[in-house]
Amino acid sequence: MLAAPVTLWSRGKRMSRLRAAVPPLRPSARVRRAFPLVLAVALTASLLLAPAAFAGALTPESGGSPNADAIHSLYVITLVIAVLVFVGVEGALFYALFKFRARKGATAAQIHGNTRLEIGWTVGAALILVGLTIVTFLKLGPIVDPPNSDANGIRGESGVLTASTNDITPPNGQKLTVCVTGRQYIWRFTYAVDCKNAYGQPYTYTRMTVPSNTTVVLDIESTDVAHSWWIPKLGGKFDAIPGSHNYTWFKAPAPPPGGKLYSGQCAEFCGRLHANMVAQVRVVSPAEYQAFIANLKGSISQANKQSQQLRDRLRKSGDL
Ligand SMILES: [Cu+2]
Repeated sequence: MLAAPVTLWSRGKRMSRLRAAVPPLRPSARVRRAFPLVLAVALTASLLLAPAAFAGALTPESGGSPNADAIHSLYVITLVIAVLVFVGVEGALFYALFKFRARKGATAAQIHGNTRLEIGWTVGAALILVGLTIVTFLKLGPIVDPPNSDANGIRGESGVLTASTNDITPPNGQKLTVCVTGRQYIWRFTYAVDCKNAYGQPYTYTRMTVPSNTTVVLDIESTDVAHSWWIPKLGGKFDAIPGSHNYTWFKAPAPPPGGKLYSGQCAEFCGRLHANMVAQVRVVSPAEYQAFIANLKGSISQANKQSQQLRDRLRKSGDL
């Protein structure tokens, strides 16, 4: 038997019957009312679950270096003043809104400015800015200029401290330099005295190891695109730019036994795998640092020897 031909009319009739049988999927009034609340909770939860993105909930992270601590205290001073100004201005605004709100029968007074008040808040705002500028300049020194290493840091006679003048240097000229090289998508750390001449010096990837109580100067550059060096607890961000050297420093306090890890991440979107470009700074005692460098040099020279032997063997057999 042949099926009856489906005409436009019969299809339309069938659809309307179907529509009557299945109620439309519209959110109930309760769901619609709860939606903004659910959205707000989801947004708050997503922010709370990403504490690393904050690098400190309200204020920048600190505690790993004097410059990070100075950045933190400058931020707190500015934040407190900003909160006081905000509360004062908004308080006055809401007070005026309620006190002078429209009432039946009341006629609004027509006011054309108040010279004393206007001069007052202009001078007041200027004084706040001048105060903030003075505090900022006072704090800039400890943020930008590296101090001397502590007495229990690495000593000059160990041969790892230098007094090169091509970058930032503590007053006594003694510092430990680490060359930081960013490249898609990994950080390389070369433990060298002169980063422009660092070939053959010991190096590590992703994790830098440094001695505590020692002023460490970082010589930062990139071999491909712009990256940004950032370990929040050790100070501010510093750009890693191809063809250019950027300098910053930190001086970490004595770690607990076994060392202390400070984590960070490239802070400049540098490509597809930017999120994988993490970095760690491991702070150990000066003695442990010496042992680490000696061990690193030993394993690198052993690996070089082995690859030389392999090359010699391949050359002899005619495969190279
Ligand atoms: Cu990056």
